[in-house]
Amino acid sequence: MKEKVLKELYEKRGEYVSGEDLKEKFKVSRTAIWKHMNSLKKEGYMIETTQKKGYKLIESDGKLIPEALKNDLSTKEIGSRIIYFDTIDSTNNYSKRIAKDTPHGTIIISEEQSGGRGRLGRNWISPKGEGIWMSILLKPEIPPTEGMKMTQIAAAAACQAIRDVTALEAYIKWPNDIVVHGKKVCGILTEMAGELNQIDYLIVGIGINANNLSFPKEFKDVATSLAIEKGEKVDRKTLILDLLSKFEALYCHYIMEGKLDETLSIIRNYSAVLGKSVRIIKGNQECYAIVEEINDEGCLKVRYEDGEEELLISGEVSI
Ligand code: BT5
Repeated sequence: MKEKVLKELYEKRGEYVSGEDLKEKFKVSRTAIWKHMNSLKKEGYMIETTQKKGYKLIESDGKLIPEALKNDLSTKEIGSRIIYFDTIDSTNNYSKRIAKDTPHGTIIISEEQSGGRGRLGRNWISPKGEGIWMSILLKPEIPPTEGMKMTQIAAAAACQAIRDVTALEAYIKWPNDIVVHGKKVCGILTEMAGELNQIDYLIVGIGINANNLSFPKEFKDVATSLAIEKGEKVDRKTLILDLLSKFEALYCHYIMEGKLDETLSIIRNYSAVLGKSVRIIKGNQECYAIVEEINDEGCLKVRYEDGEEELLISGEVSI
């Protein structure tokens, strides 16, 4: 109900909507409307209230409006349901908790994550209102071995969307980072549950530093945001819409037609590591190699200093 009230205010933004009209439209009491308004105000929406005229949304800038997002989405499956939080531990954790009874294509977005996660138990800092902290819940009929391709599809969609929306020169640092001017603006965490030969569900977590203006000291050299690199704020809604429509196109191309060619072309064209000398971290070990190829499965073919070749399925690569 609160989301519906917000949608109504959003659609008439700049104008007053009377409590009486809302009461009639949603068949609830004026007290209930008043309570929803207070709760929206507490979440940070700026709503002007006058006794005579009613309610007016004065500022939606900086806050995502899930109903407005849904209205403008051009996708068929991805985003058919949107779950939105002001704050949550991690959108990936939440997705796992609800995965069994939640349909394929559901998106979970939060303004803030109190326990955002990277790979291997690492932290992902997710300050309120500054980035896009989002998970996509997928239920494809594919074996677990194909799961890593979802990271590649998400990386391709995110990189292309960042380029198209911001005009920044974003590159993919295989397998799951998007970098601008050598610093990370986006990370992807794909997790799955299932049996040996069939996935139950897959969660693609995408974190994009959209409008962060600063980072904790320990991340300053490795992290940046789109706003810092561009010198102006980025509209998160536009970026989410573009990313989801690109993700759906690449995902369906792969799931329905078995084709990964468009994804491969993006991850090869905008690779930050292809043809470069890189440092590969394997557990406690570090070695140097040249990246020779991203093969048709999205794996990284590298040649070590001693001439030996290896095909990497996942891992940690530094430039
Ligand atoms: C990742 O891990 O890059 C995956 C990040 C996925 C985040 C999304 S947000 C929505 C969803 N819900 C979650 O809980 N997670 C996903 P990894 O490659 O392991 O990189 C983690 C490392 O990046 C950390 O150890 C830090 O060094 C650095 N880092 C942490 N927060 C960062 C940020 N906001 N921007 C750039 N780098 C960051």
